[in-house]
Amino acid sequence: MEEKKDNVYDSSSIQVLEGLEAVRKRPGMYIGTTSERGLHHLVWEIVDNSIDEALAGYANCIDVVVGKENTITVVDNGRGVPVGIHEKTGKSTVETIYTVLHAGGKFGGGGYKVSGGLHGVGASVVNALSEWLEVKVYKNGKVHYQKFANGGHPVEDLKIIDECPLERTGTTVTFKPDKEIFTETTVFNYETLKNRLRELAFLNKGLQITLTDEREVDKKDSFYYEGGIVEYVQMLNENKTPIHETIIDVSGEDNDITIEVALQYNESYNANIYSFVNNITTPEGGTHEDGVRRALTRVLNKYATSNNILKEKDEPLSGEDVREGVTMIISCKHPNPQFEGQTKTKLGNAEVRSIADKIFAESLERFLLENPEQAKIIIDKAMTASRARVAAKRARELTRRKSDLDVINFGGKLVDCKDKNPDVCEIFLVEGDSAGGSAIKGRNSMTQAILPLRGKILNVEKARLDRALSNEEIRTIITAFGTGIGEDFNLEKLRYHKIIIMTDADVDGSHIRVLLLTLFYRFFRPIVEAGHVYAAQPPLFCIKHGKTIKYVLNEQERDEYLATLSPNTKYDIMRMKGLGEMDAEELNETTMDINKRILRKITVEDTMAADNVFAKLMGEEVEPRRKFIEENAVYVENLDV
Ligand code: 28F
Repeated sequence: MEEKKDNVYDSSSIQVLEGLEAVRKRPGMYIGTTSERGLHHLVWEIVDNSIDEALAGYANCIDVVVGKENTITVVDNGRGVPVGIHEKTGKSTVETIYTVLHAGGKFGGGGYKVSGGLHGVGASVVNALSEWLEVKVYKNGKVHYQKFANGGHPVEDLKIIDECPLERTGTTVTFKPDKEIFTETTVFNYETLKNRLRELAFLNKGLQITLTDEREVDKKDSFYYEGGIVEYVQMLNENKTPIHETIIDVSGEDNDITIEVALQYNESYNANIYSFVNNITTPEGGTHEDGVRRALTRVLNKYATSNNILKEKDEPLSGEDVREGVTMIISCKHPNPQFEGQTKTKLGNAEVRSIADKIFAESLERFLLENPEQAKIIIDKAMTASRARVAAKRARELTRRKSDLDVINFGGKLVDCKDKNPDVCEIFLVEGDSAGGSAIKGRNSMTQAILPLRGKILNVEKARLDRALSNEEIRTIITAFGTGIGEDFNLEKLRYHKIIIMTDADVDGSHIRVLLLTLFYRFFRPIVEAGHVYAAQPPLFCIKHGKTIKYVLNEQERDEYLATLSPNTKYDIMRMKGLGEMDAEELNETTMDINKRILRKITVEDTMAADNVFAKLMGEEVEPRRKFIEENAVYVENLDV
């Protein structure tokens, strides 16, 4: 610990010590976790301060650099942190912001501090969790500098280290995360940084953001979108086929709250709506999204009725009908957002609902009146969706579980387990009859149900629910799960808390797995998000030495295991056959026995990215698929075509 010069700890320096110590003792309280996610949160804390300077209208350029030693440097061309003495602490404002918790506060007048959830804990948290952090302030033709170390303590007072052109103003911060805190990893992920910085550029039109990775040669991206969220929708729709020309662009302000919306329909059957408050993603939605959704349904119904497209006898268009195929970004700026929900990412401010509704409804009505041909396309799509929804309702009847018997009699597909407690029950979706047969023999019949998949699962990326329900394999799966599907989906009714996809490691197996994941992602997403879906990992090799039999997943595990054997162990290696050739005992031993098997949990980590991948892999457009395969072929290990 640095000895204070005058060896006197006044109250403010004790407050500083306690604050920084508190952060280091319980970092999770301030940044959520100290995993890779928490590591990247440090970057967002610093970047948010630059974004706030941009929102205040003083910065229009932010550079982020990943250094060779996994340091992060953030540069903005704002006014530069004030270099005077902070009236409350008697220290420089720089030192105050970086050593006193939550000292960042709102900058200048009203403005929108990016805050809420884990956001806005302040730059002092980053300082406390860094091996070192340095600040440079370019202001009044001088370069002011201060370094902090050992968890945020000032190495010395703020001092002038250089001159700079008078017109050069801004703040630069460099920090190195403390590996004692981030024990899992201190390596920054370029894609993670790139995706969020690109999103911030979309959300803050006219702001240029660059990302440079000094750990590699010539690795740099630059983002600048004059069109803001309109360009965001354009990018999200590039792998889809828009069905009308204009990206509808809405923006309005009321009572210091701004609402921006951009939307365009594509020919897919899925709704991709992403909402934000003060640049923070709100995956749980909230009052901004509720207002826009309510207005969309009301305005499209009103237009369809008044133009006699929707007849008296027709059922009104539902929210789901009018959202089918829409790509929409909703961005709300609010001076005092209240966040709710499980992960504090749902906007709770009640007044926003009517403001969002009013601003969006007025703009959408005007767009429909001024663009009757595009309006008709949009309404027709909703009408078709409505008819399909009604059809699906009828088809869904087929999948309702009346009794356990009907599924077994229902083409004799599902071999159910005896136990009825979902917490302990598992269902294996097994590719092919022979593996299905071995699985039935090898399973634990109390808790393990087997559903052999004979035919190919329909690719539902390109199908509405009514079409998906026309596929017998899919109907059987829906019936077996017990949750129902679409409007009457109920996660509580899930009969198995582990759904295990068991397909071969070959191309066919992978194709069936992707088709199943497409089905789950499109029509059973809550099951995936709740963490019930797994992929079985059949071993690739079997290593025998003496009485020991060791199954390993892949080449890497094989080599690691062999390295543990003493040099004189002669041993045998056998490349495992496919699931289909394994006998019941081997299948159980290697892939089903809950004490021996290895399952990979399927998570929908980033729905936007997942949606993009599914659209590329399974969608209509051939070009994006070819490009995706070309770019990713290099990562494929054992492709046995
Ligand atoms: C790389 C990270 O932190 N940029 C920042 C400013 C500008 C001001 C400011 C920041 C006033 C008293 C709170 C300047 N001039 N980039 C950054 N740019 N903080 S942080 O003021 C601090 C507030 O304490 C600033 C006039 N008003 C505000």
